[in-house]
Amino acid sequence: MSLEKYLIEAHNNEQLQQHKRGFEFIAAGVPQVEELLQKLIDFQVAIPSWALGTGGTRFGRFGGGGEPRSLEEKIEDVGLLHQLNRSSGAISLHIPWDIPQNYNNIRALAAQYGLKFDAVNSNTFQDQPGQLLSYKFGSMQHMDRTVRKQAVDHNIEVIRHGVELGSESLTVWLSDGSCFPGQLNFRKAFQNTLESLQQIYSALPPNWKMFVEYKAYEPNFYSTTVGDWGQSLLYAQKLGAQAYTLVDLGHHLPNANIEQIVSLLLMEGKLGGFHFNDSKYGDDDLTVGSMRPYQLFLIFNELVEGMDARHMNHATDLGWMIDASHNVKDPLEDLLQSVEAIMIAYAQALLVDRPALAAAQLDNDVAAAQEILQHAFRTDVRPLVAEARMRAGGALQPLQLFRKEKIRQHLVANRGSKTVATGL
Ligand code: RM4
Ligand code: MN
Ligand code: MN
Repeated sequence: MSLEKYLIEAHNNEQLQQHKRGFEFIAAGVPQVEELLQKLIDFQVAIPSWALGTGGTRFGRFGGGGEPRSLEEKIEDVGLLHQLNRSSGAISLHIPWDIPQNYNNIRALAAQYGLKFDAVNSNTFQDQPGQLLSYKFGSMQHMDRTVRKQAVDHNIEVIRHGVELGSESLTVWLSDGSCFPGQLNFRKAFQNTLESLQQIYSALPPNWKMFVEYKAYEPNFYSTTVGDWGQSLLYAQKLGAQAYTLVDLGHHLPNANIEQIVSLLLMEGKLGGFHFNDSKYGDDDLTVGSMRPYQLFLIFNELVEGMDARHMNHATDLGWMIDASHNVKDPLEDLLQSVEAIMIAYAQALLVDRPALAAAQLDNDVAAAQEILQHAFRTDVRPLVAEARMRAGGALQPLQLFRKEKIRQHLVANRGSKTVATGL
């Protein structure tokens, strides 16, 4: 389904007066507000195909109905999100969950919704039906060269799908590691993985990037072969200029200073992409900004500062994606909330008075530095984000409109209440 344009306009007209009051109040205090709004309009966050269905845990899964049954319906869902917020203009596919049957049709469908294809993701963390060799003891790290080759070939096939769709990056997340001390020789595991990644790297088209995603633990519980940003950076450095580290916010040990990691990776020109989510305990994959909005703001503060220092384009020079799962919420509502949280943190980071912060740092004026950051964080930027969204053709209140138009009920009516999307 697709939302008629007039519905968005009618919704905006209804909200306009109230919105204007809020917007004019905040805009009056923001220097170069037009520039800031343009940055918000340009900023797009990709939606992963696997976040459109209900997620689960190993204990169970409680589906909500109307989930997309095919790649076409996943594109339709992201298209709907993008119509509502104009900030979700890309979809990220996971192979083999989303193997396109007909490239032309899929490309045309995405274009119809104004969507691009973001990074393609490979999957060597599960065994697929009919797969010759098992990944039980790893894929690219595996002691058996034929298993490694199977994993490499799969990644090269993923690149091929991506090329057909117009993607320009490959994300490799490996669950490789070990569950018990002694199970693995760390050096051999590293070297096998490096060699495998090198083979994939040499199959990359010249305009492509390769993102090496790290994760501290799970499904392996003793060691992970790409376990932290240091290990990911080692691989990326050894691979070459097209390889980068990818930061997933849920993939750190508790209390890690992610903003510092981001800052240094950017300094080294090795930060490639981002997976947004939020968590309280581990890789919880909760709605972005639902637990630690100040941390999210601090991360964006470093991103904006670091990208500006390197004269990077905020919207296009890094890969921005949500990587979340929804156990109890409607996935589309959750994704609308996540994108909104990202836009809010980005807008707040754009508000930070950088010269004043640099001066406070020079003077070792710790209290002033904190005031400057918290002033930006405590500013209610929602009217700025809404204004940018409206100017781009989206809804002032996407979630409200989603509910008013009973979009989920329509999807359930069209697709059924027992549908299950591919994914985790
Ligand atoms: C992993 C990781 C990857 C994602 C899979 C589904 O934990 O975050 O990015 O592709 O989950
Ligand atoms: Mn991820
Ligand atoms: Mn994850």
